Amino acid sequence: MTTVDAAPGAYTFDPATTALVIIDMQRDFCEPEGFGETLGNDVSLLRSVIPPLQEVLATARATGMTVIHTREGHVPDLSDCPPAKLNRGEPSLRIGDPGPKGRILIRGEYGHDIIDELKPEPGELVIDKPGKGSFHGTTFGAELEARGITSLVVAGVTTEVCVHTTVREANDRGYECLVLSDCTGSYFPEFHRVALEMVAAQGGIFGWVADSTALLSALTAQEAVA
Ligand code: C5J
Repeated sequence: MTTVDAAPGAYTFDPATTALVIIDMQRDFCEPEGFGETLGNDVSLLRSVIPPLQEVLATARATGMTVIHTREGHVPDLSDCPPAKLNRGEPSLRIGDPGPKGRILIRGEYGHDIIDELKPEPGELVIDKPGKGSFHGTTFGAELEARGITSLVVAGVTTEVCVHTTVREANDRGYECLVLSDCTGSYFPEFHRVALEMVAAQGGIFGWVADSTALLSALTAQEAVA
């Protein structure tokens, strides 16, 4: 077992039954001219998570941990996109509209795919999800069960939306979740801060929070002993 110095207390996990889950590090959210920027957001706030997350990803791969990536998006005919999601707000571009990186949040389009810096390796699972949570409308839960996964180390964007929804869904299903504070990001720094506080509040009502340094030093110490 490996122990990470976390809030609200130590997070103990077995890397063999733990998955690193990287949520929605897609061009549409993280790159200039993607969907996120067309909504008026500053994507540099999300891009700051890339360097620490690259380090965590490299270490997870080197230690043989399961790595799972998710992508938020829809089938081309939008049949899996409820009107409540499609029609909300007054964006300059809606889901499915043609944008500079292809149709916004549509599977198979350039903008929908994961950024080059965190590109999945062959054999790593990529879960396409129509919603904010990773369990809704996907095979994520079945894939975790098939692999005997009981703990999730969660990173990606955005902290208060898809990361939070996934952690809440996972917590209700009995998974022990560690959220990496510097490997998650939001267009709204205040939402990021409060979302992390919410995870660890009340004795860890949704899980645990630590930064990547704490996780990496725990994994490195475990490697040294092994
Ligand atoms: C959003 C996400 N924010 N991946 N998606 O719409 O958090």
